[in-house]
Amino acid sequence: GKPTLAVVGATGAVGAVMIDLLSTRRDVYGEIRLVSSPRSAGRTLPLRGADARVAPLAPEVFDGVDIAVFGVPDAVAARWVPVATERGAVAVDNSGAFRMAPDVPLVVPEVNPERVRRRPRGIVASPSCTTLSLVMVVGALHRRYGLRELVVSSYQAASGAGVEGVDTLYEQMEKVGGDRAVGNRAGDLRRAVGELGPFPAPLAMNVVPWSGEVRDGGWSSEELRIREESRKVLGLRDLRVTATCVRVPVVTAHSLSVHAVFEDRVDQREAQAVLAGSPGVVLCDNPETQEFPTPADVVGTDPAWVGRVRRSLDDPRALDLFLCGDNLRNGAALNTAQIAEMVAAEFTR
Ligand code: 2RA
Repeated sequence: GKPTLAVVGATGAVGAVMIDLLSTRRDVYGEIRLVSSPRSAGRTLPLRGADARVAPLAPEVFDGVDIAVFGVPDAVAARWVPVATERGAVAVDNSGAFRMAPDVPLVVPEVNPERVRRRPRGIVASPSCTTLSLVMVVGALHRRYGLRELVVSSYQAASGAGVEGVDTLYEQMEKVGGDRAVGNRAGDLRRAVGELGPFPAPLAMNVVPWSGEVRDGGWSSEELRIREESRKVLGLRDLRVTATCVRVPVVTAHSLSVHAVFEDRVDQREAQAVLAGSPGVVLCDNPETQEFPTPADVVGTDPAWVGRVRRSLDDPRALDLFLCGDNLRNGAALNTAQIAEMVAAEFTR
């Protein structure tokens, strides 16, 4: 029969999009249980046209569950994913807790769908939002030209830092949005915005070259994630990857500028055609008419959007491009939902 699904982290930023997807995509599940931390449990959320009550996270909520999707912080996933799998569920985890474990597949259905079935621990991981939109786009080009190296800069939205990130950005914008006394002297903005929330500097009217935790050599955990996760999803152990992660005052939808070096010579028109024909990718690329993806235009949509595709002026084997993807949807909930649907298909065959 149809599998029972648990959505853990139902009240979080990714959870909200997951519930929307579950109500609008093809319905492949029997019972669906919404689960959250005891702090936000008890709420009712609209699910598949009815009201569903959110249960507090406890071992018993996984009894009888076939598939459990997790949209929770790393520490919560590290503790609770094994509880779900011990009770017989297949876990699809969107956190960073298991992504790099050698016995956990890291899956993007458009790139490496075959990996879903090889899951010795009963866990399938979904990449970080920044990596996801990136590999969907460069994965398509890799199949044609053979990827060698990536140099990327991210422009990450506030919602990557969860509900707290979104609240912080709105609160800061309310404080300084119309204030013409702010923006011309160093330190003014910092004094005016109030709470910094999860960000190390004011985010409203600013850009912040940081996302994640500090690691050796001055790298951020997010930058290292892009490198490790892209290598794993693309199956390119030695791929050269350099990332600089930057937070920008956008509510939702991450962007990346990408310099990609290939084995073969590239052609701009052909690369555009490859991207236009790739599942889950939309080419939006016409400088003459000022058409390119922006976060404001792609938020709330499913695909990864790519534009500004150019052949490098100094390297006939390199392409430069710009891409955007809704970090909660394209970068998280949709990928998790697609993986869960692949697992669900095993039950209903
Ligand atoms: C961020 N990529 O945007 C992270 C969330 N996983 O902060």
